Amino acid sequence: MNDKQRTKTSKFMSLVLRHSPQTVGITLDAAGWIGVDELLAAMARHDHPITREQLMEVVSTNDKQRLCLSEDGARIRANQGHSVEVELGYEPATPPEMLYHGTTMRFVDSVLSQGLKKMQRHHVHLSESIEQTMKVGQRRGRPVLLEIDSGQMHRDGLVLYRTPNNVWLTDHVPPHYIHLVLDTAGEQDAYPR
Ligand code: HQG
Repeated sequence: MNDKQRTKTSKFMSLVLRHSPQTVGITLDAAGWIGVDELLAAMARHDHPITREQLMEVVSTNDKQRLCLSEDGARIRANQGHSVEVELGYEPATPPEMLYHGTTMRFVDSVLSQGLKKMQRHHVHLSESIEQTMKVGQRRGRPVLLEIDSGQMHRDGLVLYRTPNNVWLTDHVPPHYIHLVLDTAGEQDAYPR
């Protein structure tokens, strides 16, 4: 597969495994898993035929490691980002002192008054990487970086989970753990309004 085909297939698989398994007529189990054979057959039936090798290639080359195979390689699921009902079964984990969330200016007032909410997803997504965070914020316009006092959240008894691809998940971040970072080292100058 070339880069374009790989990206297209990866997006389609993420769509199926996170949001709409019905697109190819499958049902995920309670933890979001589906058999690889079953997925391949369903994709073939719905005009997206790929080989097992191509599926493996998409899983291993995905820039954010969105997809994951079971230990025996027989099943596949998305690591996070679902809108369909799933129980991913991650264990609560101890976060670093600081995590980041990327959003955009028009959401900031609401975020600082209501906290970070999970919106259409199952969790609020936080990151250890400022670079990744800026990319997330940039999807919606000029990105804004929020620093999250994740260490204090943890000490206060709020639960955070870490996915295998290093995304931190939580139910809600109350406003007093959120700090707006303005013009960090001029980085935001790179993103015109
Ligand atoms: C915002 C993609 C107003 C929140 C990305 C965000 C990420 C509020 C949007 C991953 C709010 C929800 C997750 C409040 C939160 N008032 N706006 N109280 N609370 N928001 O897409 O974090 O490519 O559900 O700031 O790269 O943007 O899919 O979450 O802007 O890693 O793997 O509401 O999804 O990864 O948007 O993105 P999303 P997100 P994938």
